[in-house]
Amino acid sequence: MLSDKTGAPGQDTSLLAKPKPKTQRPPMYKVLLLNDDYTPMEFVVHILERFFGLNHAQAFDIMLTVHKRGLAVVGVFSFEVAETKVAQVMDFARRHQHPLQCTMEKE
Ligand code: TYC
Repeated sequence: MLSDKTGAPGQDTSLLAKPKPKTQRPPMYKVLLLNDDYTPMEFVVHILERFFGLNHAQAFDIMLTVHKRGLAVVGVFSFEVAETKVAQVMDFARRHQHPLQCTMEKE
């Protein structure tokens, strides 16, 4: 094709490579729970059930992983959801006077 229907010169783009439409997925964020020596195990299990929708066995498993390895990924979320979970955990721990730390990190 040498020209388009408008007949306008220099407007024929039919042979040009189409730029790939890059659909950017939003970045996701890992929510991490950190170990400490003072927060009771049952309190951590409760937090994992309450704020992350885990069943008791899953929550206990993750709590033990944090206890043994120092930290664990609790879940991966959009920025806003991750931010909310971190704030909920930190607020709940602070209100119960436990030093539990929860952070987020870009995946
Ligand atoms: N290490 C704590 C204890 O022995 C338990 C614990 C687990 C604390 C996970 C924090 O994120 C944590 N009581």
